[in-house]
Amino acid sequence: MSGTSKTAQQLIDIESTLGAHNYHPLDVVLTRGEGVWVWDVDGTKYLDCLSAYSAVNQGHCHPKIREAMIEQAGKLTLTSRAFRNDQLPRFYEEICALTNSHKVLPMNSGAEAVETVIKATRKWGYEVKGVPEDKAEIIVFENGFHGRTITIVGFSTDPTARNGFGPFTPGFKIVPFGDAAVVEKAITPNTVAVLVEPIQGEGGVIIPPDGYLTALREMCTRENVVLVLDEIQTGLGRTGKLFAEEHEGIEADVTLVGKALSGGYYPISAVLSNTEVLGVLKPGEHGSTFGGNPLACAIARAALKVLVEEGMIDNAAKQGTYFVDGLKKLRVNEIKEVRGRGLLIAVEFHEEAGGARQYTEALKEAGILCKETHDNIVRFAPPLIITKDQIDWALERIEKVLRDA
Ligand code: IF1
Repeated sequence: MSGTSKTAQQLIDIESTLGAHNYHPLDVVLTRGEGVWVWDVDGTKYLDCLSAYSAVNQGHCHPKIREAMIEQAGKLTLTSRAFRNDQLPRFYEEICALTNSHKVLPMNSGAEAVETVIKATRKWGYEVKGVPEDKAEIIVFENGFHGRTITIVGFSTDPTARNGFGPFTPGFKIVPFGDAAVVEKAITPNTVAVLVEPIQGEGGVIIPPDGYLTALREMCTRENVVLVLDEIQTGLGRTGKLFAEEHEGIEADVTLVGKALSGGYYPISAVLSNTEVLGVLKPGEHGSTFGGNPLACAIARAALKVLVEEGMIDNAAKQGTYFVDGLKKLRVNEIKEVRGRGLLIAVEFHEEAGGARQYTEALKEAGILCKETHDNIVRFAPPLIITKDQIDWALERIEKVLRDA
């Protein structure tokens, strides 16, 4: 069911007049998506190299996830958690088996999962670790991104994300990313958790030095601090493993997931934890109207199933390596660095190149949709189902665009 026919510009004008301007999107008005491809209202086809910031890892409108959504939508969509439903326990069973977790707390957005783990680790600190009331400290990192709530932007170092929104929530220590010794020094007897992205996505695909996550794991174990990995963007196959932590063979105490947990069909996130941390939450202490609803759970079950059964994780590893190698071979002087893990890839340009937005605009004209981040970086994060031929198609156009720019 589409609305009355309107041109792209008419739709853009309506959005600009009636919508808050909290985004500066590319002027492309999409109307259909299938796999790695999306189409605009004029019928132009694009390769999606953003995947809705890794929420569409399984590809647009995956048929099996859609089937699960339609079937559940015809049966039961929302009961509230005042009653039980037959999808939530099955979702728990399947995600715990897949991720080796002992307890799950389902929420809706990634930011809600982050807020949940802040509450749970603080309470764990007071009740289990013995931190004095209201003295809990959580170590977070410069250049990190964890969502847009007041508490979360309060520990952001991005002025655009935090300016004008104070006052902020206390209890966070911000340290540089990538240097384990600094974290060691920041830990005090009141530290309850370290909250970190294994790779900083919005930060520009910042991959920490080898051994960094292992060092964090060891010091958190030694100091009785909860290691929380925010895998909302890096998780569910994006870096070529189910979770990015696997590249270092470590296991977080708590892992946050969201985005691709529904394959882009529905907001669902989850806090995956060992029993001790989530076990501190008692009835009535936390929740959300839609958290753990049967429709979300049915969709997430299908999204996880196709992710694993259709080999998307291994494909992300294989095609990611191919995509990075192809980008590294480009002879474009403006490129400062190409970096990536799996299909989480960034091309950083020299300052003098004049900013990354010019490239995302030009790439759009060439049929590739991607997003700039932090002025000089273009992120390439296509759905994990992308093929070698489709990457060749993209590389050919990327090279032409970067050379002509
Ligand atoms: C926007 C950024 C990415 C996330 C990590 C938690 C959340 C996110 C590692 C919160 C969300 C989204 C938010 C979205 C754009 C996108 C984004 F550019 F904002 F920073 F991916 F890098 N942890 N990231 O990446 O999850 O509440 O959004 O479900 O704000 O425009 P959410």
